[in-house]
Amino acid sequence: MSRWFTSSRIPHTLMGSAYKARVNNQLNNFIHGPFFLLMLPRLSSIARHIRPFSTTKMSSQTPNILLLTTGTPNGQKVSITLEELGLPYETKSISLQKNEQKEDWFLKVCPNGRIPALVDRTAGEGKELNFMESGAIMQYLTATYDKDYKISYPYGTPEYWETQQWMFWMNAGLGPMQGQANHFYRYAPEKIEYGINRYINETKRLYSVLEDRLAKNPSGWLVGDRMTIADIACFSWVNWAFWAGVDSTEFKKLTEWEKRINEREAVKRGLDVPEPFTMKAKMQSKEEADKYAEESRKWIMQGNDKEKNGGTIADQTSNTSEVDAKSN
Ligand SMILES: N[C@@H](CCC(=O)N[C@@H](CS)C(=O)NCC(=O)O)C(=O)O
Repeated sequence: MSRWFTSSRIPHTLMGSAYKARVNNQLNNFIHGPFFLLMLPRLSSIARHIRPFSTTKMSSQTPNILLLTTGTPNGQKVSITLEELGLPYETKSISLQKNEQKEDWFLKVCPNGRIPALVDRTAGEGKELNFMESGAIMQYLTATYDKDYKISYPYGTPEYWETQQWMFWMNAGLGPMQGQANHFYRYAPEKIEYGINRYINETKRLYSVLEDRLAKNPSGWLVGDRMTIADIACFSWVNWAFWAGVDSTEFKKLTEWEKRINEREAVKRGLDVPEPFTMKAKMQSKEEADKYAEESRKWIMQGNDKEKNGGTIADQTSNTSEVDAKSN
C-alpha cells in the first residue's frame, strides 16, 4: 500500500505524533493483513453497487415528461428506454414530412432541428429541462430514474463505463454511418455508387464489430449480464437494416439478439410510439418502399434548403410554453 494512503489517513493537526504513529501502524497492519486482503473482492463488489450521491437524483415526484418524436431509429431509442423504465410520459408526434422539427417552437427545445427531444418538468414550479440528442437523453433518463439498474449500471463501475463506450460508439459510428447509407441508398436525388457502397460497407463493418462482441459475451448482451441502453441504442438501428440496404441476417449472433429484443413487451410498446410501427412489414414490397422513399426525398430536400438558409438557429434558453400550445 502506498505511503500516501497510510500517512494521509490521520490529519497531523488532530493528534500527537506518537499516537498518530501507533494508529497509522495499526491501520497499515490491517490493510496488509490477511483479513483485509480476503475481504477485498467482497468490498469492491459492494462498492460497485453504491451510487455516488451526485447521481442519486430520483425525484419523489411523479415524472412529468414530454417526448417529442417520430417513429424513426433515433426516436425509437428513447421511447423504448422510457417503456423499459416503466416511466409515465406524454408524446408529441413531430411530422418530418412537414419539417416541423425545423420550426422555431421546436428549435427552442432542440436547436439541432432533429428528433427526438425531451422536456422534463418533474421538478415542478415552472422548472424544466430540455434535451436533444437521443444518446444524451437515454443517459439522462437512466441516471435520473433507473434506480434499480434495470437497463444501466451504477455510476463508476466498469460496466457503467463499458456502457458509455458502446453508447459513444453507436452515436458517433453506427447511427451516422447507417443514416448516410439510408441517404445514399434511398433518398439521394441521383444514384452515386461510391456513396452507396461506402456507407453500406461501413455499416456492415460496424455490424461485424457488434457480432464479435455479442459472440464473446456469454450473457448475449453488449455489456455485463443485462440489456442496457447500449443494446437499445444499437438495436434501434439494426432493426432498420433493411432500409439502409443491409442484410443483417448474415450476422448470426446479431440476428438472435435483435429477435430477443424485438420480443420484449416494453420494446414492442416503444416501437409503436408515436404511432404503430408498420413500416418494416410494409417495406417488404418494393413499390411501397419506393413510394415512401420518394415522399421522404421531398421533405429532406426542402429541409436541406431551409437549413442552408440558416433555418436551425434558435434561442434554447427561451421559455418553451409554445411546446404546450403545439402539444394540444
Ligand atoms: N444525433 C441525433 C440525430 C437525430 C436525427 O438525425 N434524427 C432524424 C430522425 S432519425 C431527424 O430528425 N431527421 C430529420 C431531419 O433530418 O431534418 C440524435 O441521436 O438524436
